[in-house]
Amino acid sequence: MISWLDKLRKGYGRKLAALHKWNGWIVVILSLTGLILFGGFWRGFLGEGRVWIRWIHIVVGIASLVPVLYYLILAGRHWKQLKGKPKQRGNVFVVLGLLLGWLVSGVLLWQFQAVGPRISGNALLVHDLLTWLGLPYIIYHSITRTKWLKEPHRLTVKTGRVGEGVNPAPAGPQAVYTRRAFIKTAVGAGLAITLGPSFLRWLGNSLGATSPTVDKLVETDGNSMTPLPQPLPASAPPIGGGSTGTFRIYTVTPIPKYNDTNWSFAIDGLVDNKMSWNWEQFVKLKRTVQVSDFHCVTGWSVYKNTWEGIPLKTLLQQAGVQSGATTVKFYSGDGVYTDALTLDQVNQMGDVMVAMLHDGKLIPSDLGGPVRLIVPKMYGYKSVKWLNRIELINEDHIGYWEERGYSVDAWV
Ligand SMILES: Nc1nc2c(c(=O)[nH]1)N[C@H]1C(S)=C(S)[C@@H](COP(=O)(O)O)O[C@H]1N2
Ligand SMILES: [Mo]
Repeated sequence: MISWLDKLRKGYGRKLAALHKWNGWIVVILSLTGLILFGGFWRGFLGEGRVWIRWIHIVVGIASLVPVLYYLILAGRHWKQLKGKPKQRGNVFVVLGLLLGWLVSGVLLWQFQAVGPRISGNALLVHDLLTWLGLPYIIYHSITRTKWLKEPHRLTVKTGRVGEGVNPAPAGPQAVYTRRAFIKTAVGAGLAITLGPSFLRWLGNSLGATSPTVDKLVETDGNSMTPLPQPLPASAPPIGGGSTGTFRIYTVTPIPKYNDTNWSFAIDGLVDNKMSWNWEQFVKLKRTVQVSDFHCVTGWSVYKNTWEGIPLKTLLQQAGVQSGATTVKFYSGDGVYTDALTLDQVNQMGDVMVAMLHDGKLIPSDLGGPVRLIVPKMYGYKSVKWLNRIELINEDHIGYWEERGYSVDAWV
Protein backbone atom coordinates (compact mmCIF):
# COMPACT_ATOMS: atom_id res chain seq x y z
CA MET A 1 0.00 0.00 0.00
CA ILE A 2 2.69 2.44 1.07
CA SER A 3 4.99 1.55 -1.81
CA TRP A 4 2.10 1.91 -4.21
CA LEU A 5 1.52 5.46 -3.01
CA ASP A 6 5.23 6.15 -3.06
CA LYS A 7 5.39 5.08 -6.66
CA LEU A 8 2.69 7.59 -7.50
CA ARG A 9 4.63 10.26 -5.65
CA LYS A 10 7.86 9.64 -7.52
CA GLY A 11 9.01 12.50 -9.71
CA TYR A 12 6.95 14.86 -7.62
CA GLY A 13 7.81 18.13 -9.31
CA ARG A 14 7.26 16.87 -12.83
CA LYS A 15 3.99 15.24 -11.82
CA LEU A 16 2.71 18.36 -10.14
CA ALA A 17 3.44 20.37 -13.26
CA ALA A 18 1.74 17.78 -15.48
CA LEU A 19 -1.26 17.77 -13.16
CA HIS A 20 -1.53 21.51 -13.36
CA LYS A 21 -1.47 21.34 -17.14
CA TRP A 22 -4.09 18.60 -17.35
CA ASN A 23 -6.29 20.39 -14.92
CA GLY A 24 -6.00 23.54 -17.00
CA TRP A 25 -7.17 21.75 -20.13
CA ILE A 26 -10.04 20.13 -18.28
CA VAL A 27 -11.18 23.52 -17.03
CA VAL A 28 -10.93 24.95 -20.56
CA ILE A 29 -13.05 22.13 -22.04
CA LEU A 30 -15.60 22.33 -19.24
CA SER A 31 -15.82 26.12 -19.55
CA LEU A 32 -16.36 26.07 -23.29
CA THR A 33 -18.92 23.26 -23.26
CA GLY A 34 -20.56 24.70 -20.13
CA LEU A 35 -20.92 28.17 -21.60
CA ILE A 36 -22.41 26.70 -24.78
CA LEU A 37 -24.93 24.73 -22.70
CA PHE A 38 -25.76 27.82 -20.62
CA GLY A 39 -26.27 30.12 -23.60
CA GLY A 40 -29.76 29.66 -25.03
CA PHE A 41 -28.44 31.26 -28.21
CA TRP A 42 -26.64 28.08 -29.24
CA ARG A 43 -29.69 25.85 -28.93
CA GLY A 44 -31.12 26.53 -32.37
CA PHE A 45 -27.73 26.34 -33.99
CA LEU A 46 -26.57 23.10 -32.49
CA GLY A 47 -29.69 20.97 -32.38
CA GLU A 48 -28.47 17.43 -31.90
CA GLY A 49 -24.93 18.67 -31.29
CA ARG A 50 -26.11 20.05 -27.98
CA VAL A 51 -26.70 16.55 -26.64
CA TRP A 52 -23.13 15.62 -27.58
CA ILE A 53 -21.75 18.72 -25.92
CA ARG A 54 -23.75 17.86 -22.84
CA TRP A 55 -22.18 14.38 -22.79
CA ILE A 56 -18.68 15.75 -23.26
CA HIS A 57 -19.32 18.15 -20.38
CA ILE A 58 -20.55 15.35 -18.11
CA VAL A 59 -17.79 12.86 -18.97
CA VAL A 60 -14.96 15.39 -18.74
CA GLY A 61 -16.53 16.74 -15.54
CA ILE A 62 -16.43 13.33 -13.93
CA ALA A 63 -12.93 12.77 -15.30
CA SER A 64 -11.81 15.91 -13.46
CA LEU A 65 -11.97 13.82 -10.33
CA VAL A 66 -8.80 12.00 -11.46
CA PRO A 67 -6.38 14.96 -11.23
CA VAL A 68 -8.08 16.06 -8.00
CA LEU A 69 -7.53 12.66 -6.38
CA TYR A 70 -4.01 12.53 -7.77
CA TYR A 71 -3.31 15.94 -6.35
CA LEU A 72 -4.53 14.83 -2.93
CA ILE A 73 -1.82 12.14 -3.01
CA LEU A 74 0.82 14.78 -3.66
CA ALA A 75 -0.83 17.39 -1.46
CA GLY A 76 1.17 16.73 1.70
CA ARG A 77 4.46 17.60 0.09
CA HIS A 78 3.03 20.49 -1.91
CA TRP A 79 1.55 21.88 1.29
CA LYS A 80 4.95 21.90 3.00
CA GLN A 81 6.46 23.52 -0.04
CA LEU A 82 3.93 26.34 0.19
CA LYS A 83 4.86 27.07 3.79
CA GLY A 84 4.96 30.80 4.33
CA LYS A 85 2.99 31.45 1.15
CA PRO A 86 -0.55 31.98 2.46
CA LYS A 87 -1.82 33.32 -0.87
CA GLN A 88 -0.79 30.18 -2.70
CA ARG A 89 -2.19 27.97 0.02
CA GLY A 90 -5.45 29.91 -0.24
CA ASN A 91 -5.40 29.35 -3.98
CA VAL A 92 -5.14 25.58 -3.49
CA PHE A 93 -8.26 25.64 -1.33
CA VAL A 94 -10.19 27.83 -3.76
CA VAL A 95 -9.37 25.65 -6.76
CA LEU A 96 -10.08 22.36 -4.94
CA GLY A 97 -13.32 23.82 -3.57
CA LEU A 98 -14.38 24.97 -7.02
CA LEU A 99 -13.64 21.62 -8.64
CA LEU A 100 -15.41 19.60 -5.95
CA GLY A 101 -18.37 22.02 -5.85
CA TRP A 102 -18.75 21.85 -9.62
CA LEU A 103 -18.45 18.08 -9.52
CA VAL A 104 -21.05 17.46 -6.81
CA SER A 105 -23.59 19.96 -8.18
CA GLY A 106 -22.89 18.66 -11.69
CA VAL A 107 -23.62 15.07 -10.72
CA LEU A 108 -26.90 16.18 -9.12
CA LEU A 109 -27.83 18.03 -12.33
CA TRP A 110 -26.96 15.02 -14.42
CA GLN A 111 -29.13 12.85 -12.18
CA PHE A 112 -32.00 15.35 -12.14
CA GLN A 113 -34.67 12.71 -12.57
CA ALA A 114 -33.46 10.73 -9.56
CA VAL A 115 -33.08 13.71 -7.21
CA GLY A 116 -36.15 15.73 -8.25
CA PRO A 117 -36.60 19.35 -9.28
CA ARG A 118 -35.98 20.98 -5.86
CA ILE A 119 -32.52 19.50 -5.47
CA SER A 120 -31.52 19.85 -9.11
CA GLY A 121 -32.77 23.46 -8.99
CA ASN A 122 -30.45 24.22 -6.08
CA ALA A 123 -27.66 22.30 -7.77
CA LEU A 124 -28.06 24.51 -10.83
CA LEU A 125 -27.87 27.61 -8.65
CA VAL A 126 -24.64 26.36 -7.05
CA HIS A 127 -23.20 25.23 -10.39
CA ASP A 128 -23.91 28.63 -11.97
CA LEU A 129 -22.71 30.60 -8.94
CA LEU A 130 -19.42 28.69 -8.84
CA THR A 131 -19.01 29.39 -12.55
CA TRP A 132 -19.71 33.10 -12.17
CA LEU A 133 -17.18 33.40 -9.36
CA GLY A 134 -14.75 30.62 -10.23
CA LEU A 135 -14.24 31.13 -13.93
CA PRO A 136 -13.16 34.78 -13.64
CA TYR A 137 -10.93 33.74 -10.73
CA ILE A 138 -9.27 31.02 -12.79
CA ILE A 139 -8.88 33.30 -15.82
CA TYR A 140 -7.35 35.97 -13.59
CA HIS A 141 -5.13 33.39 -11.95
CA SER A 142 -3.86 32.00 -15.25
CA ILE A 143 -3.21 35.39 -16.83
CA THR A 144 -1.48 36.98 -13.85
CA ARG A 145 0.57 33.87 -13.12
CA THR A 146 2.13 33.40 -16.52
CA LYS A 147 5.91 33.18 -16.42
CA TRP A 148 6.68 36.41 -18.22
CA LEU A 149 4.65 38.30 -15.67
CA LYS A 150 6.20 36.54 -12.73
CA GLU A 151 9.77 36.75 -13.90
CA PRO A 152 9.92 39.44 -16.55
CA HIS A 153 13.74 39.60 -16.56
CA ARG A 154 13.87 36.02 -17.84
CA LEU A 155 11.86 37.04 -20.81
CA THR A 156 14.37 39.74 -21.66
CA VAL A 157 17.16 37.19 -21.34
CA LYS A 158 15.42 34.89 -23.76
CA THR A 159 14.72 37.51 -26.37
CA GLY A 160 18.10 39.18 -25.89
CA ARG A 161 20.92 37.63 -27.86
CA VAL A 162 22.23 35.33 -25.15
CA GLY A 163 25.32 33.63 -26.68
CA GLU A 164 26.98 37.07 -26.99
CA GLY A 165 27.69 37.10 -23.31
CA VAL A 166 25.97 40.41 -22.62
CA ASN A 167 22.79 39.78 -20.76
CA PRO A 168 20.59 42.84 -20.62
CA ALA A 169 20.23 44.13 -17.09
CA PRO A 170 17.18 42.66 -15.33
CA ALA A 171 14.42 45.19 -14.72
CA GLY A 172 14.59 46.71 -11.26
CA PRO A 173 12.16 45.37 -8.66
CA GLN A 174 10.28 48.66 -8.65
CA ALA A 175 9.59 48.51 -12.38
CA VAL A 176 8.55 44.85 -12.16
CA TYR A 177 6.15 45.60 -9.39
CA THR A 178 4.41 48.43 -11.20
CA ARG A 179 4.09 46.55 -14.44
CA ARG A 180 2.74 43.51 -12.65
CA ALA A 181 0.36 45.54 -10.54
CA PHE A 182 -0.81 47.43 -13.58
CA ILE A 183 -1.56 44.32 -15.62
CA LYS A 184 -3.25 42.63 -12.67
CA THR A 185 -5.48 45.61 -12.14
CA ALA A 186 -6.24 45.84 -15.85
CA VAL A 187 -7.16 42.16 -16.07
CA GLY A 188 -9.28 42.39 -12.93
CA ALA A 189 -11.07 45.49 -14.13
CA GLY A 190 -11.61 44.00 -17.58
CA LEU A 191 -13.21 40.90 -16.12
CA ALA A 192 -15.36 42.95 -13.75
CA ILE A 193 -16.57 45.25 -16.52
CA THR A 194 -17.36 42.49 -19.01
CA LEU A 195 -18.89 39.99 -16.60
CA GLY A 196 -20.24 42.21 -13.81
CA PRO A 197 -23.53 43.32 -15.33
CA SER A 198 -24.54 39.83 -16.54
CA PHE A 199 -23.58 38.40 -13.17
CA LEU A 200 -25.74 40.92 -11.31
CA ARG A 201 -28.67 40.24 -13.64
CA TRP A 202 -28.26 36.49 -13.11
CA LEU A 203 -28.01 37.00 -9.35
CA GLY A 204 -31.16 39.13 -9.30
CA ASN A 205 -33.10 36.60 -11.35
CA SER A 206 -31.91 33.58 -9.39
CA LEU A 207 -32.34 34.95 -5.92
CA GLY A 208 -35.24 37.32 -6.56
CA ALA A 209 -38.55 36.08 -5.21
CA THR A 210 -40.72 37.13 -8.13
CA SER A 211 -39.94 37.19 -11.82
CA PRO A 212 -40.27 40.76 -13.03
CA THR A 213 -38.66 39.59 -16.26
CA VAL A 214 -41.97 38.05 -17.38
CA ASP A 215 -43.50 41.53 -17.15
CA LYS A 216 -40.61 42.85 -19.24
CA LEU A 217 -41.15 40.14 -21.84
CA VAL A 218 -44.86 41.03 -21.92
CA GLU A 219 -43.96 44.69 -22.47
CA THR A 220 -41.65 43.91 -25.37
CA ASP A 221 -43.88 41.19 -26.82
CA GLY A 222 -43.13 40.62 -30.51
CA ASN A 223 -46.72 39.50 -31.07
CA SER A 224 -49.59 41.96 -31.54
CA MET A 225 -52.89 40.22 -31.13
CA THR A 226 -56.31 41.88 -31.24
CA PRO A 227 -58.66 41.49 -29.60
CA LEU A 228 -56.82 40.87 -26.33
CA PRO A 229 -58.43 38.12 -24.24
CA GLN A 230 -60.22 39.33 -21.13
CA PRO A 231 -58.63 37.46 -18.20
CA LEU A 232 -60.96 35.49 -15.92
CA PRO A 233 -61.28 36.71 -12.30
CA ALA A 234 -59.06 33.82 -11.15
CA SER A 235 -56.27 35.11 -13.41
CA ALA A 236 -56.27 38.76 -12.41
CA PRO A 237 -55.05 38.94 -9.76
CA PRO A 238 -53.62 35.43 -10.28
CA ILE A 239 -54.91 32.89 -7.76
CA GLY A 240 -51.39 31.45 -7.61
CA GLY A 241 -50.22 34.77 -6.15
CA GLY A 242 -47.80 35.40 -9.03
CA SER A 243 -45.12 33.04 -10.30
CA THR A 244 -41.69 32.80 -8.68
CA GLY A 245 -38.50 31.98 -10.55
CA THR A 246 -37.38 32.87 -14.04
CA PHE A 247 -38.09 31.22 -17.36
CA ARG A 248 -35.04 30.75 -19.52
CA ILE A 249 -36.06 31.53 -23.06
CA TYR A 250 -35.49 28.38 -25.09
CA THR A 251 -35.98 28.04 -28.79
CA VAL A 252 -34.45 26.01 -31.60
CA THR A 253 -35.52 28.53 -34.27
CA PRO A 254 -35.74 32.30 -34.50
CA ILE A 255 -38.67 33.41 -32.36
CA PRO A 256 -41.79 33.61 -34.56
CA LYS A 257 -43.99 36.72 -34.44
CA TYR A 258 -47.74 36.61 -34.71
CA ASN A 259 -50.66 38.93 -35.18
CA ASP A 260 -54.35 38.15 -35.53
CA THR A 261 -54.08 37.74 -39.32
CA ASN A 262 -51.19 35.26 -39.52
CA TRP A 263 -52.15 33.12 -36.53
CA SER A 264 -54.41 30.06 -36.70
CA PHE A 265 -55.02 26.88 -34.76
CA ALA A 266 -56.22 23.48 -35.91
CA ILE A 267 -57.13 20.00 -34.69
CA ASP A 268 -57.07 17.26 -37.27
CA GLY A 269 -56.04 13.67 -37.96
CA LEU A 270 -58.13 10.87 -36.47
CA VAL A 271 -61.03 13.02 -35.26
CA ASP A 272 -64.69 13.15 -36.26
CA ASN A 273 -64.76 16.95 -36.56
CA LYS A 274 -61.62 18.55 -37.89
CA MET A 275 -61.63 22.08 -36.56
CA SER A 276 -59.71 25.28 -37.16
CA TRP A 277 -59.88 28.75 -35.67
CA ASN A 278 -58.54 32.20 -36.39
CA TRP A 279 -57.49 34.37 -33.46
CA GLU A 280 -60.83 36.13 -33.06
CA GLN A 281 -62.65 32.80 -32.89
CA PHE A 282 -60.08 31.17 -30.62
CA VAL A 283 -60.26 33.97 -28.05
CA LYS A 284 -64.00 33.23 -27.68
CA LEU A 285 -63.47 29.60 -26.56
CA LYS A 286 -64.27 28.93 -22.91
CA ARG A 287 -61.13 28.98 -20.76
CA THR A 288 -60.26 27.74 -17.27
CA VAL A 289 -57.50 28.63 -14.81
CA GLN A 290 -54.96 26.36 -13.11
CA VAL A 291 -51.87 26.87 -10.97
CA SER A 292 -48.82 24.70 -11.60
CA ASP A 293 -45.02 24.53 -11.43
CA PHE A 294 -42.84 24.40 -14.54
CA HIS A 295 -39.64 22.34 -14.55
CA CYS A 296 -36.96 22.12 -17.20
CA VAL A 297 -34.62 19.11 -17.34
CA THR A 298 -31.64 21.45 -17.23
CA GLY A 299 -32.51 22.24 -13.61
CA TRP A 300 -34.48 25.47 -13.48
CA SER A 301 -38.07 25.76 -12.33
CA VAL A 302 -40.75 28.42 -12.20
CA TYR A 303 -43.22 27.89 -9.40
CA LYS A 304 -46.91 28.76 -8.97
CA ASN A 305 -47.70 29.80 -12.52
CA THR A 306 -51.33 30.77 -12.98
CA TRP A 307 -52.17 29.55 -16.48
CA GLU A 308 -55.43 30.35 -18.24
CA GLY A 309 -56.45 28.44 -21.33
CA ILE A 310 -58.40 25.54 -22.72
CA PRO A 311 -57.92 22.11 -21.15
CA LEU A 312 -56.62 19.74 -23.82
CA LYS A 313 -59.33 17.25 -22.81
CA THR A 314 -62.04 19.75 -23.71
CA LEU A 315 -60.58 20.36 -27.16
CA LEU A 316 -60.25 16.61 -27.77
CA GLN A 317 -63.86 16.01 -26.69
CA GLN A 318 -65.13 18.67 -29.07
CA ALA A 319 -63.10 17.24 -31.93
CA GLY A 320 -64.35 13.71 -31.21
CA VAL A 321 -61.30 11.44 -31.04
CA GLN A 322 -61.75 8.33 -33.18
CA SER A 323 -61.28 4.90 -31.60
CA GLY A 324 -58.15 4.08 -33.62
CA ALA A 325 -56.18 7.09 -32.30
CA THR A 326 -53.48 6.43 -29.71
CA THR A 327 -51.30 9.52 -29.74
CA VAL A 328 -51.71 13.29 -29.64
CA LYS A 329 -49.07 15.07 -31.70
CA PHE A 330 -48.33 18.75 -31.13
CA TYR A 331 -46.87 21.11 -33.73
CA SER A 332 -45.16 24.41 -33.13
CA GLY A 333 -45.69 27.33 -35.46
CA ASP A 334 -41.89 27.55 -35.69
CA GLY A 335 -42.20 24.75 -38.23
CA VAL A 336 -39.58 22.59 -36.54
CA TYR A 337 -40.50 21.64 -32.98
CA THR A 338 -42.98 18.86 -32.28
CA ASP A 339 -43.80 16.61 -29.37
CA ALA A 340 -46.42 14.07 -28.40
CA LEU A 341 -48.34 12.49 -25.55
CA THR A 342 -50.25 9.23 -25.61
CA LEU A 343 -54.02 9.54 -25.13
CA ASP A 344 -53.60 7.47 -21.96
CA GLN A 345 -51.12 10.02 -20.57
CA VAL A 346 -53.45 12.91 -21.45
CA ASN A 347 -56.38 11.23 -19.68
CA GLN A 348 -54.27 10.23 -16.70
CA MET A 349 -52.85 13.74 -16.17
CA GLY A 350 -56.00 15.79 -16.63
CA ASP A 351 -54.14 19.12 -16.34
CA VAL A 352 -52.58 19.37 -19.80
CA MET A 353 -53.58 22.80 -21.08
CA VAL A 354 -53.52 24.82 -24.26
CA ALA A 355 -52.57 28.02 -22.47
CA MET A 356 -53.13 31.62 -23.56
CA LEU A 357 -52.50 33.68 -20.41
CA HIS A 358 -49.82 33.53 -17.71
CA ASP A 359 -50.52 35.34 -14.44
CA GLY A 360 -53.35 37.23 -16.13
CA LYS A 361 -51.40 38.41 -19.17
CA LEU A 362 -51.23 37.14 -22.73
CA ILE A 363 -48.19 34.83 -23.01
CA PRO A 364 -45.49 36.84 -24.83
CA SER A 365 -43.75 35.57 -27.96
CA ASP A 366 -40.50 34.80 -26.10
CA LEU A 367 -42.36 32.37 -23.84
CA GLY A 368 -44.21 30.65 -26.69
CA GLY A 369 -47.27 32.91 -26.97
CA PRO A 370 -49.87 33.69 -27.92
CA VAL A 371 -50.71 30.00 -27.32
CA ARG A 372 -48.48 27.25 -25.94
CA LEU A 373 -48.92 23.82 -24.46
CA ILE A 374 -48.49 23.27 -20.73
CA VAL A 375 -47.79 19.78 -19.33
CA PRO A 376 -47.20 20.42 -15.61
CA LYS A 377 -46.48 16.81 -14.63
CA MET A 378 -43.74 16.43 -17.24
CA TYR A 379 -40.50 18.25 -18.00
CA GLY A 380 -40.65 21.46 -19.99
CA TYR A 381 -39.66 20.03 -23.35
CA LYS A 382 -43.17 18.58 -23.64
CA SER A 383 -44.65 22.10 -23.34
CA VAL A 384 -44.55 23.04 -27.01
CA LYS A 385 -44.24 26.79 -27.63
CA TRP A 386 -46.18 28.59 -30.40
CA LEU A 387 -48.58 25.65 -30.51
CA ASN A 388 -50.75 25.88 -33.64
CA ARG A 389 -51.77 22.36 -34.54
CA ILE A 390 -52.86 19.19 -32.76
CA GLU A 391 -53.03 15.97 -34.73
CA LEU A 392 -54.45 12.64 -33.58
CA ILE A 393 -52.47 9.70 -34.92
CA ASN A 394 -52.37 5.93 -34.46
CA GLU A 395 -48.61 5.47 -34.03
CA ASP A 396 -45.88 6.74 -31.74
CA HIS A 397 -44.23 10.07 -32.41
CA ILE A 398 -40.75 10.91 -31.13
CA GLY A 399 -40.51 14.60 -30.25
CA TYR A 400 -37.77 17.08 -31.12
CA TRP A 401 -35.58 16.66 -28.03
CA GLU A 402 -36.46 12.99 -27.55
CA GLU A 403 -35.01 12.38 -31.01
CA ARG A 404 -31.87 14.12 -29.79
CA GLY A 405 -31.38 12.07 -26.68
CA TYR A 406 -33.85 13.31 -24.07
CA SER A 407 -35.87 10.62 -22.33
CA VAL A 408 -39.25 9.81 -23.93
CA ASP A 409 -40.37 9.40 -20.32
CA ALA A 410 -40.60 13.00 -19.21
CA TRP A 411 -42.39 12.54 -15.87
CA VAL A 412 -41.16 15.01 -13.24
N1 LIG B 1 -41.29 25.41 -30.14
C1 LIG B 1 -40.50 25.11 -29.08
N2 LIG B 1 -41.08 24.71 -27.93
C2 LIG B 1 -40.31 24.43 -26.84
C3 LIG B 1 -38.90 24.52 -26.89
C4 LIG B 1 -38.31 24.96 -28.10
O1 LIG B 1 -37.08 25.08 -28.22
N3 LIG B 1 -39.13 25.25 -29.17
N4 LIG B 1 -38.13 24.21 -25.77
C5 LIG B 1 -38.79 23.37 -24.75
C6 LIG B 1 -38.05 23.34 -23.50
S1 LIG B 1 -36.71 22.27 -23.39
C7 LIG B 1 -38.45 24.05 -22.38
S2 LIG B 1 -37.69 23.88 -20.88
C8 LIG B 1 -39.55 25.03 -22.49
C9 LIG B 1 -38.99 26.40 -22.13
O2 LIG B 1 -40.00 27.35 -22.18
P1 LIG B 1 -39.62 28.88 -22.08
O3 LIG B 1 -38.71 29.19 -23.25
O4 LIG B 1 -40.93 29.61 -22.17
O5 LIG B 1 -38.92 29.09 -20.79
O6 LIG B 1 -40.13 25.09 -23.80
C10 LIG B 1 -40.20 23.85 -24.48
N5 LIG B 1 -40.93 24.04 -25.70
MO1 LIG C 1 -36.19 22.17 -21.15
